[in-house]
Amino acid sequence: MFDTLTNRLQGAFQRLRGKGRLTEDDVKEAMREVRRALLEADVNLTIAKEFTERVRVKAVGHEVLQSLTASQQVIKLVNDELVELMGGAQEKIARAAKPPTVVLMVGLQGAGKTTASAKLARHLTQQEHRRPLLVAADVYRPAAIDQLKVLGEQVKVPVFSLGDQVKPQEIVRGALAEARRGGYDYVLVDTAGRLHIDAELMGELDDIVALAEPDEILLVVDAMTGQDAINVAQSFHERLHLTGLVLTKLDGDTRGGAALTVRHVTGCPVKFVGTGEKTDALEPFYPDRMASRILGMGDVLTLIEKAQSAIDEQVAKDLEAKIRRNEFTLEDFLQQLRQMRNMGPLDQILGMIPGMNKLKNQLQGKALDEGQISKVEAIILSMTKEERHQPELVMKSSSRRVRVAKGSGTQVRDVNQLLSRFEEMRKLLKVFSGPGAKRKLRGIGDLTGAVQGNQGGTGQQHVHRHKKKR
Ligand SMILES: Nc1nc2c(ncn2[C@@H]2O[C@H](COP(=O)(O)OP(=O)(O)OP(=O)(O)O)[C@@H](O)[C@H]2O)c(=O)[nH]1
Ligand SMILES: [Mg+2]
Repeated sequence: MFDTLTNRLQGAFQRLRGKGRLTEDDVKEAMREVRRALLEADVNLTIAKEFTERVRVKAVGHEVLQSLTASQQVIKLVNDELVELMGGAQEKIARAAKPPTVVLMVGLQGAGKTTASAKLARHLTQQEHRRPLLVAADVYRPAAIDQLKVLGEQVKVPVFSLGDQVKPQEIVRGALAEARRGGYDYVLVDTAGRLHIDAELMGELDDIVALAEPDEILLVVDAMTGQDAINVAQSFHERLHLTGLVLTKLDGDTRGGAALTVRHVTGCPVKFVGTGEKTDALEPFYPDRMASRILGMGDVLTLIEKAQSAIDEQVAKDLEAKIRRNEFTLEDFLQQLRQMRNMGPLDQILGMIPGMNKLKNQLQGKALDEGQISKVEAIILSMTKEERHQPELVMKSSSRRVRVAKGSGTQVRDVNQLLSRFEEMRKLLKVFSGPGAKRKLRGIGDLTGAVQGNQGGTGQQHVHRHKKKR
């Protein structure tokens, strides 16, 4: 869904990611990219401009730029703005106080009304445990009634039909009586495709609206038609006072513009989206979920929230200063580990970061677990304060190493491994006080390596290498 848009947006953020703090120019540049991505996705120019301007102002005005997670916060701002653009909260399908709830499905020919009617019937049955009745009110297109009957059978919802020799108004009247008699709580009326300028057919809808007083008038629009979909929605809304939209064919190579802006332009909420030809391919429209899908962020927002709650901003700042001065100690290391523990299993955290799946696979089974952290914790706590600040002391003295191993209930080689890993990491951190996502990544890798416990291999090699150097 919206692959091109997603790729473009990710590209815009990629450059920010490599940086620690951001300048106003960085943000401006990123917003130019975002704007281009939106335009390419068929979002109209005014909306795209206003959108990026809002994000820019927020980013510059909230001390975002100076924070340690500036790039992530900019992404979050874009996300929030997307959610807002798409209408904020999810809008549910109406439910009449006195059943049946009447839903009228309208739209252009071939938009997906009949399919959407059946999908909605299925949704109501399976997700909301309702009893819908489908109504075949398209008497114009040959085989329209049969099509609905076939779909009705698939979703196990009865279809009310009076054939194609009866006026749609009469069919709807009959269906309402049937629904009351049969105790149905939804009546879903599938109408024929029509243009909003077709006076006769629009008059027919007026009649149906007058007699059935529908609780929902849902316009079914084909998202693949981009800006046209928005124009159609606007015209139908002016003519009929729609209560909601169903955007279909989002699974195709739609550019996304319609989904992003139709709500903003028409003021009419998108209630469902169709994502395939099968009857189960209907989803309630959640602006927030759609936004993170568009950003291709997986669960990155959940991640940011987790990180924000787990990592104390001040602690992070202090730490950064220490790294810059090369004063990072085992105590700081321990604190880091504890913070990571607060965030949950490492491989799970990495899984939430886009593009990190590869690294995640490398770490499979190596996740920080409680036991491993506890072990490192025990080793560090068995050292004196002096030793924690100058790990070289332990490194150089085998009697100290034996003492620490004994004190922590571990093996001497565990102590060795931790120390050599820590040393590696410290070197790395020195480099990482400059920018560079890759280096940071290696940092994470080494962090886990440090708590590998007895798994041996690489840790030992590092020790040897150190010895040779000495
Ligand atoms: N890929 C995809 N195809 C869809 C979707 N919704 C509908 N279609 C297809 O679009 C075509 C038209 O769907 P219909 O439900 O018959 O459309 P309609 O609005 O009822 O058409 P008319 O009654 O002729 O006006 C069919 O081939 C559907 O399978 C969707 O969400 N994704
Ligand atoms: Mg149809």
